[in-house]
Amino acid sequence: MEPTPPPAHDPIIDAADDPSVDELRALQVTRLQWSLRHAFANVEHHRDAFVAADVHPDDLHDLDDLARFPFMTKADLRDHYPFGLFAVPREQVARVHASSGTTGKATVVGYTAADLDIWGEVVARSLVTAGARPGDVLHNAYGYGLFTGGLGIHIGAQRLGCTVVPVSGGRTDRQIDLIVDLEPRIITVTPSYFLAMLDRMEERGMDPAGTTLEVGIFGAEPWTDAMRTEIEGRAGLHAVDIYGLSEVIGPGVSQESVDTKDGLHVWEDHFLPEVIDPETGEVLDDGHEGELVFTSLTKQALPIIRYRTGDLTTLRPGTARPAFRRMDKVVGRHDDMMIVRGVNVFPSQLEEVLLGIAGLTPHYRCVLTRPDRLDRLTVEVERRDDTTPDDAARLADDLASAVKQQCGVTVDAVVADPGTLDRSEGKAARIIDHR
Ligand code: DLL
Repeated sequence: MEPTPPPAHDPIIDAADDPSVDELRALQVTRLQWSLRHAFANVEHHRDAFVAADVHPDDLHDLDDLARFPFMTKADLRDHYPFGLFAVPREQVARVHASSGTTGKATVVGYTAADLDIWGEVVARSLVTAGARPGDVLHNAYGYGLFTGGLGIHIGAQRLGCTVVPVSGGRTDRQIDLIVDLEPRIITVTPSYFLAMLDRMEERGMDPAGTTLEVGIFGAEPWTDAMRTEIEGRAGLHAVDIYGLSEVIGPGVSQESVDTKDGLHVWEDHFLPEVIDPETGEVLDDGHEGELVFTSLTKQALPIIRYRTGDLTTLRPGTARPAFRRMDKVVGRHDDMMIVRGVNVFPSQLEEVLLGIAGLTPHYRCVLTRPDRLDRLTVEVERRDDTTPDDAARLADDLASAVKQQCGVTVDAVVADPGTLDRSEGKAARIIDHR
């Protein structure tokens, strides 16, 4: 038996359309019941997993009951590659995307026409929250293709009524020429690639703060408040965070408001968040840091039930869009936690520290080695143009002692000449593991 499609809904784009918290909770229960039934009726994996956990969709009466249902992980997607978790006949799948992932085989995700419509809605809502308006020129430098960044932003920007410039990633000089010529107000790009654009503008003798850009919507990788200060200072724009993942939909799962810049509002009318203890799986109360887990509430093609993202964050009450809870900026992925002689550290913590040292650029990478069976972390950074090679040793000392003091971990610091570390054109690879 195929469950009925989710009921038609009024789209929510502007804050004026937002429900009250009570309305939202009621909507979430109805949609969650639908989504669990949909997954159970149409995906063998979910049916088997529910039976094994001794739960049935009819057992869900309120949101707390979700804790009885089993988790899903990336491994489930890999094991059912490519279409094994789809809940609709393949003919109803209008689009697929794929993520190569840093480890292992690709995973494929899919969308019905109705799913694409909702994706456009949540991305349009994100763009508005970020400060975009209908009629804006939007320069979209997220990669187009199997990655969800380019086409995901595109569909939402079109829905909002922006003039989209679909540049995709790469060819930095052309990016800059287009920014100069087409005068965009908004740019969407990974923060690491935007830094590479800023460097190139400066090399060409331009002042990056002199462009028409007013808002940068940065995501697809972790970045810190210290990086926000660096980018806003150099580029003279508002830098806000956008989050998402292909398994849930792509960009547009949560968005930071340009007015408050205080974490990302989760669009929980479509994606129900939980934060769990990554070791025990226990659901944590809001305000506690743990692993973010999502359940889709309206997705047809690829329903996800309690999907473990691996991303670490904290849920908090809404502010700019009060009905929707916020998540803190993602600290990092659980897999990106480096354990150096017993001390846990994320690249984002090192980023905070190195951006506090005048004389260093924001480009960095973390290299892990294991000489003499002891883990060693080398932080590779770059000195700024206004320093000399003689400053390198002092800067390395400053960085190593600041990291020791602020993160409690002993690192080697290597300070390279300006412009010598690889620049990313998409997601930056922060960790190089040679162990
Ligand atoms: O990166 C979707 C996206 C595109 C988001 C453009 C924002 C902008 P995936 O390639 O599936 O999808 O990678 C998802 O990237 O689980 C996080 O680990 C990380 N990630 C995404 N956005 C952020 C962010 C897209 N704002 C994975 N902060 C996620 C930190 C992020 N990490």
